[in-house]
Amino acid sequence: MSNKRTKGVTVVRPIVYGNVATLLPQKKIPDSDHTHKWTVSVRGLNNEDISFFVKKVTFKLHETYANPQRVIEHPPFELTETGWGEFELTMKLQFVPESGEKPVTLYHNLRLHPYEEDGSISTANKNKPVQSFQYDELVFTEPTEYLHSLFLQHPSAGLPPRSTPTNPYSVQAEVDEIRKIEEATKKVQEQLTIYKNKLEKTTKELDDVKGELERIKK
Ligand code: SLL
Repeated sequence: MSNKRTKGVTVVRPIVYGNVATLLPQKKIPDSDHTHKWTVSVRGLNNEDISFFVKKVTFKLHETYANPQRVIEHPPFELTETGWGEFELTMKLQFVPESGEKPVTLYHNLRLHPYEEDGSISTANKNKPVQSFQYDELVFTEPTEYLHSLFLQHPSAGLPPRSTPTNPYSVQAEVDEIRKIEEATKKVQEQLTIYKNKLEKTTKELDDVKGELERIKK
């Protein structure tokens, strides 16, 4: 098996990454201002194994943490910590060296608080665990023959047709999401047309008034 690239081949692998967080019982950690316990993770869709092509994941935390770079070399690629604040963390995925692939960096806003739709922190749900995950796809364009054969040996089930309580990502969810975006785009277009018409009407009225003024002046 060689490092030769497979011409015309693209491999797409689904991944899910994000965090869960729970409120710490008060005074759990003496002399500490930590309020939450959280776990950040990168996984395959439906927990599919990704360690046959992902060698390690480096989580980079906020600089208020001691040793903010945390390297996880074995699955599950996850990290548990406690803390008091939200921040953007990065996860650098490094692939098996024989793959010849460059590392990929993912960004995630660590979420500790349950938010209301308007962005305010929900007090009603403050004791419930908070989850913030996103679905993404790693795309390998013309992988090496080596990596390609690894993918062939580990086929991914891909997106299931429908969501389940443990997996919200499905073809149906994707279709629903696209429909929502299309509907929202249509609404914005309609609003735009209304405002454009209003603007035209007002501009015309203004011109009329200006004309009238000129006539009176003469
Ligand atoms: C904020 N911009 O001000 C953010 C920064 C940093 C959170 C949040 C550190 C814990 C420790 C920690 O929770 N940092 O000191 O060990 O909200």
